[in-house]
Amino acid sequence: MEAKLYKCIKDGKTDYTPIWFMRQAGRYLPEFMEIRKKNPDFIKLCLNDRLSAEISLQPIRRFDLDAVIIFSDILMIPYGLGQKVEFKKGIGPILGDLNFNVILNTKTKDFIEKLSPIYKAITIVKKNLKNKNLIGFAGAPWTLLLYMLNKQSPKNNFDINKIIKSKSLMRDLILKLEDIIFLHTKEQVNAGADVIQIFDSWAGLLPKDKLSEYCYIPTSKIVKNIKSLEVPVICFPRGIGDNYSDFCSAVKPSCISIDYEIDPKQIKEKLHGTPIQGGLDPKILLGPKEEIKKNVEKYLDAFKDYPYIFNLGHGVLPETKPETIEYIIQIVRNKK
Ligand code: 1CP
Repeated sequence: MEAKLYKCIKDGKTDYTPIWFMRQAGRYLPEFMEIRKKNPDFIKLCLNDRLSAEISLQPIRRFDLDAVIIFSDILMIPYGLGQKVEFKKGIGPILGDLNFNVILNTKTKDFIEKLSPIYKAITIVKKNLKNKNLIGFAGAPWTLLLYMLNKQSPKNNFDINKIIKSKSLMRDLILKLEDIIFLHTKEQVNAGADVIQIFDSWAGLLPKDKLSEYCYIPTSKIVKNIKSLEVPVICFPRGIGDNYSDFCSAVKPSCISIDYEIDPKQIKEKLHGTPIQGGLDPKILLGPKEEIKKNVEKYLDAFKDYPYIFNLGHGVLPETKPETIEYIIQIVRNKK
């Protein structure tokens, strides 16, 4: 039997609302925090197949979710390409200097070998799943390029003119990223992932006249390749506002994940049937129950007769209580 999230995307089903949460693995569950405390090196934790599989499975031990996302990070790609990546407490990711020769000359075989524990973790998770989808993921070229060049979160320090210095170098890096992102997602599919999500978390930092070159075109090539494996692709170009429909026309994702600035009723009219995921502001989950219910229902009502996967408009915040996740699942399961 095909799992229901996959069916919603593939067949455009509207009679059931699958549910999962971005960043459901890690971050807010006490059982994750316990593992994390004993494993201070985050990269090493992502490369521990047994523990990564365990963390991925933690949410479904507690909750009735339709999918598992593999515990990993989008920055495992720069790491696999030979750039130093560290996660500092209270600061976030810090990347080392970028050596273009090392990156552009990384061999496929070496990259796969370096990241092989991630694929192994997927095979372990897959063995433990029944009637649920297993989501593999990668960062989009633009978001990865941004971290690789900025060497830290663009949240703290970002100037697009410093990022886009040499056009020809950008082109080479983007082409390399297109290849390696596809390779990384293909390995995840071979290991057992049956849906792929592409996170373009910082697409919203691109000015409109650069969206096509840095976001739509590179992402569309990756999406086309993943679709050729018969695997649906969910895209999340966070923060692009009015450009969501242009994104869908150019990239043709199997499903589009919307952020919380998007009006659900309006977007539905513009997307002509492309399945939609997400939308709810993660900050709502920190507030009173009545507000949560009202807002969850806003999305359920807006997408009543439309293929829709319930999710948030960005990742679960670390302060979120596990009971709140349970409460939302109940509302979604009980909807008429
Ligand atoms: O210190 C810690 O405990 C590490 C916290 C943490 C965790 C649990 C990081 C560091 N990454 C992750 C896991 C992770 N990252 C997953 C696991 C599966 C899941 O639960 O969904 C996923 C899908 C990601 C993806 C990711 N990493 C994104 C895209 C999604 C998004 O939130 O926008 C991004 C931008 C990253 C980079 C990253 N990794 C970690 C942090 C703190 C960040 C963000 C840094 C920033 O704000 O710029």
